[in-house]
Amino acid sequence: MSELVATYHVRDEKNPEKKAEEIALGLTVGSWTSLPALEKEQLKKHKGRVVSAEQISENIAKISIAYPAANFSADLPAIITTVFGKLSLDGKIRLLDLEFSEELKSYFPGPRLGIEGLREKLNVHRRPLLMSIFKGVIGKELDFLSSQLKEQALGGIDIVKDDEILFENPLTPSGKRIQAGRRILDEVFSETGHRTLYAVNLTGRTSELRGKAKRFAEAGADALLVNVFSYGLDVLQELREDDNIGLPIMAHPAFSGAIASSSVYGVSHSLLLGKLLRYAGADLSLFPSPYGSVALERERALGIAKELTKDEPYKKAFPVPSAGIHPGLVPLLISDFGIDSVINAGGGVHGHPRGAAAGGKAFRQAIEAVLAGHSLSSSAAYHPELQEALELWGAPQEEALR
Ligand code: 1AE
Repeated sequence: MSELVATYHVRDEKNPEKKAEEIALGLTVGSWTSLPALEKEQLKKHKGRVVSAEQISENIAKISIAYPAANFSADLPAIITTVFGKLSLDGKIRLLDLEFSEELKSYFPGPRLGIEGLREKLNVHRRPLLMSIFKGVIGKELDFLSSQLKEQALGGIDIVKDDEILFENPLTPSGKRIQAGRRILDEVFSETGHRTLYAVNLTGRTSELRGKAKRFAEAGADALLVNVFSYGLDVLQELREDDNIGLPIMAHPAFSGAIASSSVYGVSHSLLLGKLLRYAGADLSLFPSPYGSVALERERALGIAKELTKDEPYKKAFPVPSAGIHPGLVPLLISDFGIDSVINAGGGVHGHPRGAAAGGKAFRQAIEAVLAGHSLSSSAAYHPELQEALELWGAPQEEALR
């Protein structure tokens, strides 16, 4: 019989074994010992099972429960409601992980392109990708966005994404952004040979999203940015599975902090921003890096990256540690996340003293230096853009940040 195993941390629980039994029964068949033998026989295949229950510190117990696959349909809304529906409201409990059976995994698509597919599309194979974000574009005309885009592409950026807070608006509607973006990026490609992809923010009511995404693909968008946690993971899966859309999907972590940030309640970062995003079809997952402006604990950030890239029957997804990233952090980013990651910066590109093209170049120079085994300061002697970036933002040493 196939099962889904959920692991939780429960705090301040005097009797973890009893709590585990209550969960295993309460979230499946309800009661057991009082049932007549015939009913027990009928319900046996639906009964939850305690896998383990142990006290791991003075006030934390770790509990694992196996839920029979016979109890839920093979979709994330049913799975999440089964393992952490009412239970998420029941005291100091946090969902750490879900172990899907191989059979259950087969119902989920994983990324459409994944790391390898995106690398093929960009023809970039042996370095981290570099991404930047439109900044300060709300209330501005299309010309402003267009010149920002051109600067970023000329700076050697691989992917430019919309800001997640840029919604449909009369000045820069998505259709016009895609049209202008396609023209500019094709021009830069024919002038320089550098290919930059544009990820457009897919926004609006849920019922509109598939139709809009299809129109985006037809109009020449390269990728979709989706605020997955404002919509729900199943919406991501629907978008991923639609072959008429066929675009890679970048998952923004907006709102995920409300679900994952507490160490007492909610869902672990590795499960939410790692495993579940990958299973549902994200090609890239953004999350706060351990050392930027919205820092996430290093172990949590590494836990997300591990889930996105470990062996699974799906393509690997790109980890995108973000927020407050500048060229001085590149050695740390590559040391922690490796080359199969995306270095992503908004302010760290646009805030360069000589603008976004110089900002992009400074990042590319920092990446090249690290991969060649050189220090940033020695490379900066030959690269004025990197030199200026280091003067502005510095280059924190590992020890200072860990
Ligand atoms: C964790 C998401 C980061 C993000 O969306 C964003 O806009 C970052 O901008 P900067 O690099 O901090 O300016």
